[in-house]
Amino acid sequence: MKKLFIIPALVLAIGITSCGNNAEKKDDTAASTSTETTTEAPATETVPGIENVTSSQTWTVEGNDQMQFNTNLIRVKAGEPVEITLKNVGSMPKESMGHNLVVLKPGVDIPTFGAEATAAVDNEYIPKSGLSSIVGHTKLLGPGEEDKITVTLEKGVYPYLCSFPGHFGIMQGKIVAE
Ligand SMILES: [Cu+2]
Repeated sequence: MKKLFIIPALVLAIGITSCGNNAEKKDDTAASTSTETTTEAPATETVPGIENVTSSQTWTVEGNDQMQFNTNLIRVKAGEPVEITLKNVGSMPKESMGHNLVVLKPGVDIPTFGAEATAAVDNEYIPKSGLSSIVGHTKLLGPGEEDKITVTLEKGVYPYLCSFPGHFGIMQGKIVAE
């Protein structure tokens, strides 16, 4: 796991010293949004930026008080178990800034699922009406807590999000299984 954190830090350090102009840095988030087409995404959709992500079967994602995941692209081998740990690294109370990580099946409509989740207050924002859309999910975590899930994915692109009300718009990412 250590390697995973050291390499991005090095790349960042080199980027800053050699370039020195952060304004020119490309915004990957904006780019991925603008390249989305109106057609329904097939399981084999190309995910921008995934070529820069190293494939691994063990991932740790952090959620913070700024309502952000620190990882938005996950790359795994299809057909093999993947361990995903979510850590809530924030300090705000669970009631106002709780986080979970819900892995959805390919093609699930995120706004629809998010709306159902928001209503599922009594079930930690895991909607019973949306269970068939879910591949796996962590518990809802308060500050300093963590939870781990293991999923095995067929080839495809799986959205993941935090289903705490209001979070999924920002707190979402994609798992590419190949
Ligand atoms: Cu959240």
